[in-house]
Amino acid sequence: MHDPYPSRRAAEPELLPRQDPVAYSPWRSDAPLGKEQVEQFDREGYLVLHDLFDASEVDALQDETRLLLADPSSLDRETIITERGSDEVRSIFAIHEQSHMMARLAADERLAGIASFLLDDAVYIHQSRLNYKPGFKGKEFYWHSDFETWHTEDGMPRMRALSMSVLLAENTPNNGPLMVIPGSHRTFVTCVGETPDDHYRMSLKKQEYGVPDDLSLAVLAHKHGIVAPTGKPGTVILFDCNTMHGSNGNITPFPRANAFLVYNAVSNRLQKPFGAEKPRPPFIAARDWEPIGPRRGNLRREAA
Ligand SMILES: O=C(O)CCC(=O)C(=O)O
Repeated sequence: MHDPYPSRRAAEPELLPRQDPVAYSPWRSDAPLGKEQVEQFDREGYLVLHDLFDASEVDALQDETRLLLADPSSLDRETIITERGSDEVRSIFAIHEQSHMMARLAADERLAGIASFLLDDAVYIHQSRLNYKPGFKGKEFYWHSDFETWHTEDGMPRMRALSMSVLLAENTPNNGPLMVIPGSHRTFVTCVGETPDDHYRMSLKKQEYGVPDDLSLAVLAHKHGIVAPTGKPGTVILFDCNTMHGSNGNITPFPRANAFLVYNAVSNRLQKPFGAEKPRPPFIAARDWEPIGPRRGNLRREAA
């Protein structure tokens, strides 16, 4: 079968044109986003949504984040990823399976409804995680396209997925906010280097395979520029699965915490990995495509 997005196979990287739509639904008057927002997502591959949640909901999400971080013993150990060289929590995976509040957040109409509209399908959670970047110790996430990994290592067939990063602490220009290359989602950068066995065990701390080469990154960054959206807790940064993104380490005393929810179209559910022997475990790449949400109402009340 022809693979339109081959990666980690050839000796040299290539820049290939995207073969899939970005916003799958045309805008309509009852859409959960404005026409300009849909156009921006389509054109730039990302969108920032402000004030989706009220203050009590943001408080509840922050309380839950503190609980998750304060008592990791209640969590499945495998889902906790620590920073290189320290015991600081870097990420907690499968948060929607380990916390009622995060499950409710993932199903919320304000997120799942938008994802379902943009992907024009029922959606399920392919991956969820809390990315915590502790003050002083939080390390970078190097540049990557999520789709490259999800296709190669998980078996996601097409570009019909998107991520929502829900800011749970203020993201400032200084504490390692997400950076994106707007417009990069229209180019698939193939990566070089065969995937090692159980690659995820190291890549979740520091990714070295499935990252683009310097020249391809420079080409994209010179062509499109780089933006680093910031915002107060509750802000949501939504981005396409092939948008090139990353973030710097946090050498400030101000922790940065974001919930990261990945919605995949049910019709785009996983197959066999396109470039690895064994798929990654379900806590990183779900193989249960039960559609999620959309649930209405106040997050705090509903999750109680
Ligand atoms: O949290 C960040 O800054 C980036 C996270 C990221 O790229 C990822 O989880 O794939």
